[in-house]
Amino acid sequence: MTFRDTIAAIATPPGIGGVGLIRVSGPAAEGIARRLFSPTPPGNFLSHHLYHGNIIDPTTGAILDEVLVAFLKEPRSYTGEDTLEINCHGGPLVLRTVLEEVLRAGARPAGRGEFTKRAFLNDRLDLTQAEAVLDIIAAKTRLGLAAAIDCLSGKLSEPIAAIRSEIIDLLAGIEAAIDFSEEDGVGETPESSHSQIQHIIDRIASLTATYRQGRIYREGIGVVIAGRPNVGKSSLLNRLLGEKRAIVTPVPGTTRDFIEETVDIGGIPVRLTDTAGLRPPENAIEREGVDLVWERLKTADAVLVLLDGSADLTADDRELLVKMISKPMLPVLNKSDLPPRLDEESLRGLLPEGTPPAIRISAKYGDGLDRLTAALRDLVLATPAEGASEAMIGHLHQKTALEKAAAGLVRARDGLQGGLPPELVALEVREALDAIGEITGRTTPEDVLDRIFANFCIGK
Ligand SMILES: Nc1nc2c(ncn2[C@@H]2O[C@H](COP(=O)(O)OP(=O)(O)O)[C@@H](O)[C@H]2O)c(=O)[nH]1
Ligand SMILES: [Mg+2]
Repeated sequence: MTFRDTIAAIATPPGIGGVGLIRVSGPAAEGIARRLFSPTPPGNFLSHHLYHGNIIDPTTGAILDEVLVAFLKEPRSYTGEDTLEINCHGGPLVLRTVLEEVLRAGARPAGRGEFTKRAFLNDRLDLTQAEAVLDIIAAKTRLGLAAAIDCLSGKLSEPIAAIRSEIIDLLAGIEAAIDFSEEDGVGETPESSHSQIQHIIDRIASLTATYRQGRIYREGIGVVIAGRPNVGKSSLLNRLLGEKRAIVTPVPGTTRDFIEETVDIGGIPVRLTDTAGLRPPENAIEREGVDLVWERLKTADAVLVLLDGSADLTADDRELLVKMISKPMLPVLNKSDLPPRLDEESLRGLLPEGTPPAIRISAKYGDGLDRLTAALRDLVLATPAEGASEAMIGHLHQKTALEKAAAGLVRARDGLQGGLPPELVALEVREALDAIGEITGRTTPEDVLDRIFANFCIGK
């Protein structure tokens, strides 16, 4: 695809910095450079070289900034188009001034993500890679970043391409049978089609199953710390954060609002919420607080149920444990520095099967924190700590597309078994093929593309 217009934007974030980058892409880029840039010393202006010089106001001859400029001749550039990169001094006014001159010289302001969109439309990246660019920028933890970088280098494109080519093979087999039936009057889909379809369905299913993990790497998870007053919830939040964020006092009912902070736990961004202590409320303010906690617990990805290991289980503890029975839950016994009292046998009897064993910690002194974070990680990911070695999907529209593809293939498989004419089976398979294409961008509807690129910043 070739665009006739040329886009320009400041690619560095607003504010003051050492350097600010103005990026220009499109057919006018070279002309803009020749008009505004004066290299020192004057001479050649070759592609893929970095030149020092000045940006000059062509009408007055005034120097607007001293810069480093690179011109990248298409197709060897991010967008696949002629691209100009002007490294200015990193101040808002100087960048605005140079950008305005670039716009006067024949560019128009770029929209959000428009450079990456052009890269995608010019086949420099497929859609999984374009989205990986966004994920790299937005990454909150090392693991999330590593997953996004893998994706940019094609780790997701590969299995998608493999599934696609298997569907194409399948379709070829079925269409051959259609041709055959037209010639001889008997439609016979090959025996192998059934197992072939099943194999593709299985592959799609295992890729779909990575969504939970991929989303967690990308967006993180919400973990609520819950427990009755004074068990040490705020102390634990502060401990995990490494700073005094929540007020800790021996007075029960100190925390009333939610306190939410994101921490990196074993590479996963975890939004931790400290909550008001759960007990029968003593006044209207406390009632509000407690009601909100129950609401919040419903939407949490996982709940850290904090108990006081130095005290007997209370009715409030039991109520919380019973209500959390269907949630991913980690029981934690705090105050391990004090003599233990809580009867772990009776606790175990209250926990549903599959709940990880309770972990003893001291929020006050920091004991057992490593075991706690490891257990939390295992609870939400259920995978080895090294991170993912397989391709992962992390975006909802990818999951939806895979499910659509699988549904088409299931209908094709059942149709084959039920004696559906091969023409109709082929139709279902085609639908699956289109759904797969939505992930790499081959068949993605325009509105979905627009939505994806609208998440980018200007200049990317
Ligand atoms: N001995 C001991 N005291 C703790 C520990 N964690 C918290 N506390 C104390 O328990 C009281 C209540 O703590 P806080 O974090 O406010 O509990 P919250 O009401 O659940 O948020 C404070 O006096 C804390 O110092 C611990 O591990 N050991
Ligand atoms: Mg508190």
